[in-house]
Amino acid sequence: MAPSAIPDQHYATTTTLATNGKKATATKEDNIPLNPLTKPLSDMLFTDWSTFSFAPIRESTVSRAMTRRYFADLDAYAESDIVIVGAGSCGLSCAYTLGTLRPDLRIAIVEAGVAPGGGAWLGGQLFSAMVMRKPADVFLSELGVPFEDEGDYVVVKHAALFTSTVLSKVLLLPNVKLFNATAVEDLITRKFEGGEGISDVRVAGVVTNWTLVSMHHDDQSCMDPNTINAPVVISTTGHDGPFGAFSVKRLVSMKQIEQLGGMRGLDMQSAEDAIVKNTREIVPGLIVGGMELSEVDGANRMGPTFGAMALSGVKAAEEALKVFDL
Ligand code: 48N
Repeated sequence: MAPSAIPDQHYATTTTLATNGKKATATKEDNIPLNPLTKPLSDMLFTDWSTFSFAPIRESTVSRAMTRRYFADLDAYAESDIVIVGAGSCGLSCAYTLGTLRPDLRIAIVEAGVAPGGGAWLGGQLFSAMVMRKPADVFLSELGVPFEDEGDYVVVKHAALFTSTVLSKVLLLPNVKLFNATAVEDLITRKFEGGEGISDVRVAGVVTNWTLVSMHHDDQSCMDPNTINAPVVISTTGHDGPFGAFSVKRLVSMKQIEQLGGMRGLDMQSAEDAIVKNTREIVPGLIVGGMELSEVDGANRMGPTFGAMALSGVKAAEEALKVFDL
């Protein structure tokens, strides 16, 4: 049965595709599926379905295949160079930038959700398309995410295309490890006299626990956490959600910053510039980016446009690299 023709309006007339960093304008015919199947998979895998069977396995083999790797990663990343807290659009953009620029650094990402990606699986109000204002299109081209060029902004046809692409590229990096379903429930600190203002500590890593455990400390006792030591922590935990703005709220409760400015009303024009420009080290050892920053700075929110998340992640990476380039 021939596949039904995809209606014309599903093809962007001029889709700017990234080809090794150079921009090329594609036409309708270029929107072909990647790696199209050339014949039924069954022809390639086995003779026919009636004689189909998998190779043999024992349950313990599967258990050991998972646990051996997970605990080897926990052992290796117990001492990381950088920990990124939160795998939303900002944290993932940061991880991609760091992991690509500095393959010598060991980077751990700790994400409370089972599914990384934060709020970037959809655009605004659960609509699919994702808007990014220029020059964030340069980051999309770097990732190879196709978009429609609309002049001052670009549109990715589905937000999940951006998030799944940056996530897959981060996961392919050999020096980056994602620990999802894992919450940062505190910060490791060291006495530090040189902090600005009231800060007298430097952040030296994170305290972690399974997220479901973190959410049930009130109904169970003695579920003590694990730790990851790192000289630099980048916190991109967003502005809402059960753990939102985690690190800056913890800095207030530790009396390392006076108070949170609280995210202000929506002002797209000013919000995105402020978030990117002000992505910075809040206390020694802790860099904050993305929408968590709006909570500490009292910056406006920008609503359904994501360029600032991507470029705040890039900036946070460059702030972190200042530490390692010393
Ligand atoms: O997507 P978010 O929430 O955060 P960002 O800053 O990457 O992106 C924000 C963006 O999605 C917006 O909010 C848009 C632009 N809207 C603006 C507006 O005006 O409304 O990702 C944060 C991630 C999530 O995946 C959380 O699960 C995770 O951080 N997280 C944590 N992970 C580990 N430990 C924690 N304590 C923690 N807290 C949050």
